[in-house]
Amino acid sequence: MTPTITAFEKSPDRGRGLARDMRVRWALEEVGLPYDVRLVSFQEMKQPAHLALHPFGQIPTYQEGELALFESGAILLHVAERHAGLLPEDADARARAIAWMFAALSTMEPPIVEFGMSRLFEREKPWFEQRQPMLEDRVRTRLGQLSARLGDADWLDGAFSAGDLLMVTVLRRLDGSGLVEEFPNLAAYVARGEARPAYRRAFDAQLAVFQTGQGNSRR
Ligand code: GTB
Repeated sequence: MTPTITAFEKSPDRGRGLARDMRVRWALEEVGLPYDVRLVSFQEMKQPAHLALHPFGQIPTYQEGELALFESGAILLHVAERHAGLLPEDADARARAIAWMFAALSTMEPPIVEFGMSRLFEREKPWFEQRQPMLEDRVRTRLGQLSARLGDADWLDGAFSAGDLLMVTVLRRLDGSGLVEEFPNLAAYVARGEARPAYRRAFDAQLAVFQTGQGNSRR
C-alpha cells in the first residue's frame, strides 16, 4: 500500500526543505518506499476533513490503508520500525537510536524553534534585542553539548539512523544563523546528512512542489 503524505501547497520556506514534510520524505527515500504527496493550503488544513487526520490542523500527515498518523516523529518511528535502513537490528542499539529521535525533537528542537520564531515574528517588538541573546545562548548550549557528544564520529551512535535523520533536519532550522558553523563537527554532520542520496531526492521533490506548484508521486 503506497502511503500518502501531506505537504504545504505553498511552503513559506520557498523550497528550502525546512518544513516537516521534508523529514518524512527523507525517511521514505532512505527505506526505498514510494509515496504520494497531497498538497494542502493553509485554509484546507483548518477544515474538518484535514482536522480529522491532524487534530492541530498541520502537516505532515501520513496515510497508509486504514492507518492515519500525524506528528513527524511518530511517522518516522512507524516507517523505521517497519522497513529496514533507519533503525539498528540490535535491540539496545535500536533503543539508543530511538532515544536520539526523542533528543532531536524534545531537547534540541524546542529552543531552536523558539529562536527561529523570534527572529521571524518578533523583530518589531521592543524587547526583541534584549531577548535574542538569551534564546541564542540556549541554542548554543545545546549545540555545544551535542557537538561534544558527536566528537569526530560520522553519526550519533554507530551507523546512520532515524535519530540522525531527525537531528539533521532540526539543525537545518538554524540555516543562516551562523550558529551551527560555530561547531565545525556539527556543520560537517549536517553536510554529511545533506549529501545522502535519499536526502537529495527528498529535497528535490519538495523543491519541485515550490517550483511547479504540482504535487508529486515518488514511485
Ligand atoms: N510537532 C509537529 C510535527 O513534528 O509533525 C509539528 C508540525 C508542524 O509544525 N507543522 C507545520 C504546520 O503545519 C509545518 S512544519 N504549520 C501550519 C500551521 O500550524 O497552521 C513548520 C515549519 C513551517 C515553515 C517553515 N519554513 O517556512 O521555514 C519551517 C517549518
